[in-house]
Amino acid sequence: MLTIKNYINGALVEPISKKYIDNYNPSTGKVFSLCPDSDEQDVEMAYQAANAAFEQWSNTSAEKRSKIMLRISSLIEKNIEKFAEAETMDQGKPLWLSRNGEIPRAVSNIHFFGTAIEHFASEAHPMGNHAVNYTLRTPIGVVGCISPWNLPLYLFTWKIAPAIASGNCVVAKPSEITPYTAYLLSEICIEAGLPAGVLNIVHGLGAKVGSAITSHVGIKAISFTGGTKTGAEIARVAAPMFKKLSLELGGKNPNIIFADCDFEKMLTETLRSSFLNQGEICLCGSRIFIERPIYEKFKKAFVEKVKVELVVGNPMQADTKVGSIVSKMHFEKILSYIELAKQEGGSVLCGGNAVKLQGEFAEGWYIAPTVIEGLQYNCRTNQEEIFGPVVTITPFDTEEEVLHMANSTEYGLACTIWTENLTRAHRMSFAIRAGIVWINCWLLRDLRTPFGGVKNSGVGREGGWEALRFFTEPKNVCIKI
Ligand code: TXE
Repeated sequence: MLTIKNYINGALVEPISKKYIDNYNPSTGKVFSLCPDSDEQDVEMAYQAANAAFEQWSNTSAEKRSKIMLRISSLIEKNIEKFAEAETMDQGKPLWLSRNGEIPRAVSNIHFFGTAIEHFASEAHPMGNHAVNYTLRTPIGVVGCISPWNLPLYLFTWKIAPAIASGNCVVAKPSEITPYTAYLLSEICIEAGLPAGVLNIVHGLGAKVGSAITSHVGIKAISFTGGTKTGAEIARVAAPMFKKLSLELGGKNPNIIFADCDFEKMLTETLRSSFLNQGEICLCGSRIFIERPIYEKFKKAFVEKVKVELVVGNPMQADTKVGSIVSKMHFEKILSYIELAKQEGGSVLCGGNAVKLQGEFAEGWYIAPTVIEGLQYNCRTNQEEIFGPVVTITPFDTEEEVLHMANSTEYGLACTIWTENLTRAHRMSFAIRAGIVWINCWLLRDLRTPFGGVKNSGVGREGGWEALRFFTEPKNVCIKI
């Protein structure tokens, strides 16, 4: 049985309590590893290591920090198969997605910030010829990074990379449901020669380890990705301590399809934006709005494509398009929302059920990709985040009507718009309340761009200079000439 360890002060160590949590392989429903059940003592040990390492790491040149980060990035790349298999075993996503999406993006995250830090600069403000201001950007100190289970290494590195690149030391906690690839990353950090204490990974439960990080007086900033409810809890604890907060939370994203769209391109991309990673991406377009003239054509073509192309199966198999749901609890949550949709008057056009595989996968957690129509835009199914392979389809007649429906939820993370009318694309992008708008594409990502949402989808932005600014403090110095 694989026993995962914490990574503290440059070493792989057991939790002080010696207690462990069962970690499941969702494709079989069986325990395959043990995750440390750490507590505040382990967080304190990690904090002390980070604090001790900060002086040296923050004074290490950006060039040297960059070199070590690029070594970590290339070592992950060299071990991509091992990381991909681990990610799939832990999260349930298809192996091809781990190999071609998840792990390469983690490699890019570390490479991107490992190079960005060499170009990160700040500004000066001359006051005529009698004074000059310059802005110093210095690292914060010890920061906390807490990440979710849907894109485990991808979102974990998306936080720790800018944090360490900008000279901070980190106490990090991946989700207790998907700890495996963060553990493999620890081994790579040791091999790459990352100085002890720069990155510390404490595995365990959110309510124990996560909250110990959030409430630790020495940890001055928290970068969190996860559910909106948890984000609110973190803010409740951290705000009175005046910590910097970056909160990337839930989404209930509209996918707006106009009759003048490029139908075939839209259809192919909408299959992805609806069900990639079993729909367990907060950027997925779970509410599909179709302009009435093509509603029936879309419904027929989309349902057909879902039934024919989206094979549900063992995620290690090459032809699997929809893998297993990450946990029994989440599996049951998604099925309960499908029941709710029926109670709210929805008609299930395809899917709507758990899928029972054979043999060693019989106990795994699988749900058929589900398309539901006939619901009110403001019913619970269309307002609450399901975070699974479930989408609703709704016709609309005017831009005003679809904007009202699209903007009606408490979330505002992302939106996809399909139209060949350029003026309309800009008009809609201005009117949509979201942090990210994709036009005639989905999940096309440039790491330099600001990433995040509005309303209950979060606070602050990640990505590019936004991330490096979050993890540094600006100081203005004004000199009289
Ligand atoms: O979140 P949870 P989940 C959202 C996505 C979905 C959720 C899925 O929309 O709603 O995240 O992740 C730790 N104090 N996004 O269910 O439970 C917990 O252990 C401190 C949005 O895992 O919030 C885990 O490590 N930490 C995002 C992490 O928080 C606590 C992209 C997340 O767990 C804690 C991905 C506490 N009290 C998912 N309780 C985006 N917008 O980019 C739990 N945790």
